[in-house]
Amino acid sequence: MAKVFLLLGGNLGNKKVIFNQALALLEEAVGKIEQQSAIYETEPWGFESEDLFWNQVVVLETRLDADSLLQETQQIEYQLGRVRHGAQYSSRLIDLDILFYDQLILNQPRLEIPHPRMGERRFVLEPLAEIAPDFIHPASKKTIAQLLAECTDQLAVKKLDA
Ligand code: PH2
Ligand code: MG
Ligand code: MG
Repeated sequence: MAKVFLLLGGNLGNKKVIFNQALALLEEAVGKIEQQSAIYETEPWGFESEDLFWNQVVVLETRLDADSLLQETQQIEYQLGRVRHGAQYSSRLIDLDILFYDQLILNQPRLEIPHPRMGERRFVLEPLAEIAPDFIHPASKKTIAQLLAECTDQLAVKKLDA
C-alpha cells in the first residue's frame, strides 16, 4: 500500500457539497482516508478572481500506482463537473492534485510528483503542515514545516472552523 497526499481545491459552486462528494468518491476509487486537514479559505494564486478557494489536504492509503491514481482523480474531477479552459489558471468546481506518493519522484510531462509548485504556495503548505509537519519532501529533503517557514507567498490562507 502507498501513502498519498492529495490537495482538494475549488472556488465555484457549492464547495461544501462538492468537497463532501469528492471525499466520498476518493474513498470508493482510491482508498481509505487516513488523515484530513481542516478546510482553508484561500485567495486565488496566479490569477485574478472574486471567488475565494477552499483548499484541503487528505492522506489516503492506496493500492493504485501513480498513473492509475492520476486517472482516478481526473475521472472524479470530470464526474463532479470540472471543465478545463486551456493552459491558464482559471476558476473551477474541483481540482484534485497529487502532492506526494510515498517518497516517489516522478518527472513525466503528464505527471510530476512531488507537485512542482508546492513550495511557492501557502494554500498547499498551511494545510499540509497542519497534518504532516515532519513529512520529508523527497526531492529537497526538507520537512513541510521548513518549507512553510521559507515560503514567501503573502496571499491570505484562513483556516475555517469545522
Ligand atoms: N489552484 C491553482 C491556481 N491557483 N489558488 C488557490 N488559492 N487554491 C488553489 O487550489 C489554486 C490556486 C491551480 O490548480
Ligand atoms: Mg492545482
Ligand atoms: Mg490539478
